[in-house]
Amino acid sequence: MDRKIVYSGIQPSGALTIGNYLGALRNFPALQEAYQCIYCVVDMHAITVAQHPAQLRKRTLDLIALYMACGVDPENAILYVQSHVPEHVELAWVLNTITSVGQLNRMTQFKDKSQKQKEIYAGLLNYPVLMAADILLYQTELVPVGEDQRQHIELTRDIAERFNTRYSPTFKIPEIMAPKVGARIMSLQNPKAKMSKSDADENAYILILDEPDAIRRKIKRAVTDSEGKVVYSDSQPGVKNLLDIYASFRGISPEAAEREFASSGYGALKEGVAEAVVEGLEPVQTRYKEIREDKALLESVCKEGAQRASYLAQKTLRKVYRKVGFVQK
Ligand code: AQP
Repeated sequence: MDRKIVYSGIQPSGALTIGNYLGALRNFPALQEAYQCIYCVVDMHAITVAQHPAQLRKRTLDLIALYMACGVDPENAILYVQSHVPEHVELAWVLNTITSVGQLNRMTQFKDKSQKQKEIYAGLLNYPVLMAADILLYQTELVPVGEDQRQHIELTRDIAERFNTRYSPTFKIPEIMAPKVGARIMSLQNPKAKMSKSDADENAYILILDEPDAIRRKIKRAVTDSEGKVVYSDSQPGVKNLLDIYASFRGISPEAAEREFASSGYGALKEGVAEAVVEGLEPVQTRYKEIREDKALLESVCKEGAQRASYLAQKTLRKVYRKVGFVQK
């Protein structure tokens, strides 16, 4: 029997943070046996905000290497670069014709990101339509992503249902799969905002590839509060976030993490969190260094991945083109 499809993408819009790791990347390898996993470096999404071309090229290969360092096996999962499979954009165009601008304007990510732009370009508004195309192109059933992507997955479901109703059943309706712990890691400097790789303040995030000293320094500087008690509570968002990070890296519940530090001060909490992060990232960092040096391997993974992805994408796109009334080539 065919395995169900799992699909997820990550933007090469900066070096990846532990938010990207705990919310998404870390959870990918475990799904490979039971599902046909399709993991993508979504470079077309990345250019919805300005990127430096040489840096984008480098970060795209960095990210392929990071997927592999985290345990994604390109012999099993399909690992590829979005711009190598043009069917994504072709389907996105069709989906644009059944997506309301009002709904796109209400997307939280669009509202947040557009505030930071001098001029708002159409690509930023249409980002979720391309994301819907990424997912629907492969008849995806499950999308492992962090909580910040929930609204986009709901939009994807709406678009799929609209297409299926207007034409005839074509797309599977996908579901979000967010981790129980670590689905929303917050900024270390503003624990009310999510940790983001494109944050201007480098103390706000920890990168997967940060050196141990940088990790310790950033956690030491993390914003807490003046309560002085380690309690897992919304009224202490900085402490809550540190407990979430600790619990995710140690594979325990936030409540168990809270118990471990119940009689500690913030200094001891921060030291404990820093050690958990350093230890948790060390094997990934070691594997990454080996893989990243092998450029021929990375190029062949991209090539093979794009071929496998294209084969599946074309099947769906052919169906879609026929249903909307395009004449066959
Ligand atoms: N803070 C977070 N906590 C948990 N999960 C997170 N993700 C992102 N931030 C957190 C998850 O990481 C995956 C890849 O995200 P993306 O690169 O596609 O874009 P994003 O969600 O917009 O991530 P960033 O880091 O905030 O990137 P920029 O700054 O470029 O916009 C997704 O599964 C996401 O849920």
